[in-house]
Amino acid sequence: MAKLELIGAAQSNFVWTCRLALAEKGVPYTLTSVMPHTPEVVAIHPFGKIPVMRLGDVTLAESRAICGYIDREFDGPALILADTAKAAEVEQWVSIVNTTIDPLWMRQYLAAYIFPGTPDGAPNRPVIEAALPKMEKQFPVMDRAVASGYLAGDTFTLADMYFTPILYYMRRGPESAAMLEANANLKAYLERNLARSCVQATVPPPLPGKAGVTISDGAKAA
Ligand SMILES: N[C@@H](CCC(=O)N[C@@H](CS)C(=O)NCC(=O)O)C(=O)O
Repeated sequence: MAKLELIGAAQSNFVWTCRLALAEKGVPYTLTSVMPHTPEVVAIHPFGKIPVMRLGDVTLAESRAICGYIDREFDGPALILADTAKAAEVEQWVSIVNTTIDPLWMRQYLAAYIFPGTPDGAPNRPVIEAALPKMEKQFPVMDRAVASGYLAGDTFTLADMYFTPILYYMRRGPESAAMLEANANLKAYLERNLARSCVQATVPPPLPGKAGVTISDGAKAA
């Protein structure tokens, strides 16, 4: 059987989610670490986003579709719980992370440090300041959501595979690192998940950071 190829830069939290799924299932794969909109990506994703994957004749875009394929196609622990209500709970948290958490915490807040778009490369303070009050409200909500140990059920599911990379990157921003410190369940959840072998095996190289940009390097300690 052909080997699965996952395509997309390892630093992408969505690529990391797919790698967690592959690692949990024990699926051998090669990672082609390329940026969005490169030819390998555009050939598969209609809007050039990463990750995409290829296995023989099967090509797929979108992390949720890729993870669903991995879960159904390969043996190993279920990424989505079998029980109907529990499966829906996993999907509920996947959706919340992808539609509420990622756009604000990653695309708006962290991107304003990493890809600030300012003339001198300094953090984009207006964008950061606009994100912070909303993040201050969301962190305690997510703190309560992981109080039992996992986002859904009592095992590490696809929902945790989406949330853990984002939480890991929150150690990079000074304000988000402080929010993480202030929310004990989230902090413990991240530490527990970072100790998992699938996470340790897939920690990506550091995100880019321009000289002079004030970003905590806590993530590098993981
Ligand atoms: N819904 C997509 C989101 C993927 C995504 O936004 N990937 C980012 C990198 S983390 C990307 O490709 N950005 C380039 C763009 O939006 O054009 C998925 O789950 O795969």
